[in-house]
Amino acid sequence: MENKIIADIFNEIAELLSVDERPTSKFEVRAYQKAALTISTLQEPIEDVYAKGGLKALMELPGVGKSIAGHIEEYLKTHRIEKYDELKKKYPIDMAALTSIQGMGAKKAITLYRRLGIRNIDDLKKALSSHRIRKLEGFGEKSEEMIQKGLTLMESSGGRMLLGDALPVAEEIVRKLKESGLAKEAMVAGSARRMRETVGDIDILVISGKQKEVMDFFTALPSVDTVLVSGPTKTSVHLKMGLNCDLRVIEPESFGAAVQYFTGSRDHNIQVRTIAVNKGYKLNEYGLFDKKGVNIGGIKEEGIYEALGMQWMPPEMREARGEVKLAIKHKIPDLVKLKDLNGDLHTHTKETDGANTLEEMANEAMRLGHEYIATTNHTKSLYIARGMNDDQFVKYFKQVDKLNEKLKGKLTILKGAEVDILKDGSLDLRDSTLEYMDCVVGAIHSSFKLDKKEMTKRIIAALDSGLIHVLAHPTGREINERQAYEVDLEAVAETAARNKVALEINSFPNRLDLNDTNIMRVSGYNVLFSIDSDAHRTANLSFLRYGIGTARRGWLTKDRIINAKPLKELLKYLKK
Ligand code: DGT
Ligand code: CA
Ligand code: CA
Repeated sequence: MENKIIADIFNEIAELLSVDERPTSKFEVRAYQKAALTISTLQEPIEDVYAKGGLKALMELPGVGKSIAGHIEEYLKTHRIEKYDELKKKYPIDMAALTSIQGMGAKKAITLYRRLGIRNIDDLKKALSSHRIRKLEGFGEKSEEMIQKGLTLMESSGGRMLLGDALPVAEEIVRKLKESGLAKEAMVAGSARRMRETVGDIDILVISGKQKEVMDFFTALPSVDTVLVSGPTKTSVHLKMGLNCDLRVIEPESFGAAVQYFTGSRDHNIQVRTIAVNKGYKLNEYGLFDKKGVNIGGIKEEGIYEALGMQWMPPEMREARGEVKLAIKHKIPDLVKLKDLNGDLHTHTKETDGANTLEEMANEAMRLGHEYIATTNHTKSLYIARGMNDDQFVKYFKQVDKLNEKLKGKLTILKGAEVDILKDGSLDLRDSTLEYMDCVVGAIHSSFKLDKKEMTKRIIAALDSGLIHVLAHPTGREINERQAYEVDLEAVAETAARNKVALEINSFPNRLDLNDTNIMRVSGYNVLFSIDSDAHRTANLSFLRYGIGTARRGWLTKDRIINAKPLKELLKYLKK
C-alpha cells in the first residue's frame, strides 16, 4: 500500500512550494494538497488503481490532474519523484518531523533552516536549549516556548502511529500473505488487534509449512523499506509508512497460545499467566502445559481461556482493567459491534468543508447498510470551514427534503448541524433554526484555553439549552497534535444524561474522542453515546470501525449507543 507514502510526499511538496522564493501559484500548492488528501483517504491501494486503469484511472480520482497523475506513475515505477528530489536538494530538512510539532508550520521550519541552519529535531533541540530562537526577528520568547511545548507533546507520543494508518496496512499485508498460498493462517495481533488508538509496531502471525518462502515473500513486499532482523521464525522489517512490522511463523499446535500471547496486552498476559500458575500449569507463547507437560491449549486462543476456566473476551478488553475477573465469573459483556450501528449522526458535505455532495454521501451510506445519516454541516463562526448561517441552512434543508423524497425511505437523511458552542456557551444559530432540526451536534472549535471552570460552565450551558442532541468530540484532543481542553467530564456527563444529550465517540482516526479511558470514567452516569464518523468525504464514512473499537475498549454495549437504535426509536429519543 503506497498511499500514505505518496500522500506524505505530496503534502511535503506543497509545503516546500509554499515557502519557496520562486513564486508558485497558490493553485499549484493547493493541487498537491488536494491530491494528498484524496490519496490518503482512498480505500484501495493506489498501485491497484494504476494497475487496473493506468494514468487514466489515476486522473479520474478527485483532485488528480495530468501532472500529478504523472508523479504518481513516476513513483510507482521508480520509487522517486524528481520534482520532490529537487526540492529536497534545495531544502535538506526533515520537514515531516519538524512540522509534526504543534505550532510549527513549513514557513517557520524554513525560516529556522535559513537563519539557524536547523535541519532536524536534534538541531532544533540544540537551538532551543541555547535560546537562539527567541532572538530571531518574528519569533520571540513566547514563540520559543510554544515550540518547546509542541516538541514535548510530540515526544510523549514516542513515535506511535494512528490506528487508522496502521491497521489498513497490517490488514493488507495479511491479505497478501494469505493470497500467496504460503500461509495457512495469517492474522494481525498486538495493539492493532486490540484497536489501541495508536500502534507502536505491527505484529503478524502465520502458520506455514514453508518458513523460508513465506519470510522471503514478506521481506519482498513493496511496502517494506528495510529488513531489520531476519530469522526462520521471526522477521522484523521497517515499513515505508514509518512503522516496524514483526512477522512470526508459528507451529500449528502453538497457534492458539501465540495468538493469545502476542495479542497482549502485556499486563493482561501477566494476569492470565498467574491464573495458569495457580492451577499448576505453565503458559507461554508455545502453549498451555498441564502438570504432565502436555499442551492443552490448541490451535485457537479460545482453547487457552477455556482450559483456564475463563470466558473468552474480545481483544479490545485485554488491558488489565478488570476483564480477567469478569472472565472467571463468565460475565464478559456483549460489546457493541459495527453491524449494530444503523446510522451515522455526524457528517459533512461540500456545502461547507466536505468534499462530496449530500447525494454522494447518501449513496455511500446506503452501500454501508445504514438506515439513516444526519447531515451536520458547520455553522457560521467557523469561517475556515465556510460555516453556514441560518438562511443557508433553511435553503439547504429544501435540498435535503428533495433527496429524501427521491430515496423513498431506503435511507433517511436527518437534518442537522454541527453548531459551534461559542465562548459564553451560547449557540451559533438561532433557536428557531435549531428547533427545526432533527439532530443537532454541538461542538467546541474555539477558545480552547479557557480554564477548567469556565470551559465546564460553557459546555453545561450549551447542554442545558435543550437544543443539542449530541456533544461532538467532547474533549477536543487530537492525537499527537493537540491536548484535550480542561473540562470536568463527570459534570458534563451528568448534565448530558439529564438533558438526553449523547456524548460522541468521534471515529476520526486522529480524534477518537471520547477515548477508552474517558468512556469508562463517564459510563457510570447513565449517559448514552453516539458513535459517529465525522465524515468529510465518502471514504470517511467507514471510519466508524475505529469508533466501534474505541467503544469496545470502553466496554460499551449496544443499548448505550443511540445510533444502534432503529430509525423509529431514534426519532423518539431525539424528540427528548
Ligand atoms: P505496541 O506495539 O507498543 O503498540 O503494543 P503491543 O501490545 O503490540 O506490544 P508489542 O508489539 O511489544 O508486543 C506484542 C504483544 O506481545 C504484547 O501485547 C504482549 C506480548 N508481549 C511482549 N512482551 C511481553 C512480555 O515481556 N511479557 C508478556 N507477558 N507479554 C509480552
Ligand atoms: Ca505491536
Ligand atoms: Ca512487536
